[in-house]
Amino acid sequence: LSGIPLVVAEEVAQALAEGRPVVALESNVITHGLPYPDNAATAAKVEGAVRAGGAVPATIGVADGRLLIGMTDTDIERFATTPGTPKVSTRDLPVALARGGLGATTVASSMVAAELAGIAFFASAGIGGVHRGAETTMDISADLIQFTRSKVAVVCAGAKNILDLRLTLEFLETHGVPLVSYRSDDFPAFYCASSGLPSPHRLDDPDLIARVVDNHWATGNQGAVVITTPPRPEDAVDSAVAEAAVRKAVAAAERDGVHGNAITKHLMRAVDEITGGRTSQANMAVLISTAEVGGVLAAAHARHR
Ligand code: PSU
Ligand code: MN
Repeated sequence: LSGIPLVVAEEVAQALAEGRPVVALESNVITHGLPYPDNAATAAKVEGAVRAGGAVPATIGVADGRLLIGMTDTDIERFATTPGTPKVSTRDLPVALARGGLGATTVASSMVAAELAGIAFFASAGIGGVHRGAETTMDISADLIQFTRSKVAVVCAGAKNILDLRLTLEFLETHGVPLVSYRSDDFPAFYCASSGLPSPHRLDDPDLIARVVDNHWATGNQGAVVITTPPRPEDAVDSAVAEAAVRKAVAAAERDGVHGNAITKHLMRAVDEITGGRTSQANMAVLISTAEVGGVLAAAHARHR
């Protein structure tokens, strides 16, 4: 299949062989998104949510020179508890594989792995995007670039609200990445129901979304289709509250000179502290609800094929 050793979990391999739906999941959110034991508990619930939606979960990570396509509970525990596990985006992936040890895959590198394994769907809460101030820092997540390279449908609650969401949408449009919003008119903002920006396309029918995904690939594109689903009303954080916290966190990070690949985790922690833990609770809820929608849409796509 490829020169990279993939360790495909038995259940995932069977599902793929039989054309049943599989949803890939990232591991950076386990190592960098949440503290232990919330991270391990949430990872298990996210896998359960994919199953509830009708698909098989495949949590992705790097371990000992190989790409894990589907994790056991023991693997998840190892990722959740091993301190200093590096964040592995696309640029880091060949290094992490060569070095050995654990590597926590982001949206971008998890998509690389999913495509190698033949998995058509991926789900996470908030994708990376164009950072606030990118006009001077040039900090644009490799997640966006990967959307132009990997044939994977990405189900998410939009992009993280620490980002410049208007510029993120511009980037996706410029690069011809289809963006459709499932049962909502707006581009969501992670744990906020709306970014205040309209989505280019609303689709309410999973079968239509399945056709969109296949149409994009049938017309010769080698990239992703981004599908957004908003947080459930009971999990959503008020936009004004979240935005005030993000502005404070961004100003503090600028003062402290935080930049580069550490900024995402740094800002999310800061926003969580400012909101008294409200946003990490919301983050966990949105990871779970998005994964379930990912399962539903992957199942519709598998039926369509
Ligand atoms: N920190 C978190 N949650 C996350 C991420 C970091 O608390 O989900 C991750 C995701 O894996 C996402 C990545 O793909 O951050 C984007 O980072 P960057 O902007 O450096 O590309
Ligand atoms: Mn960056």
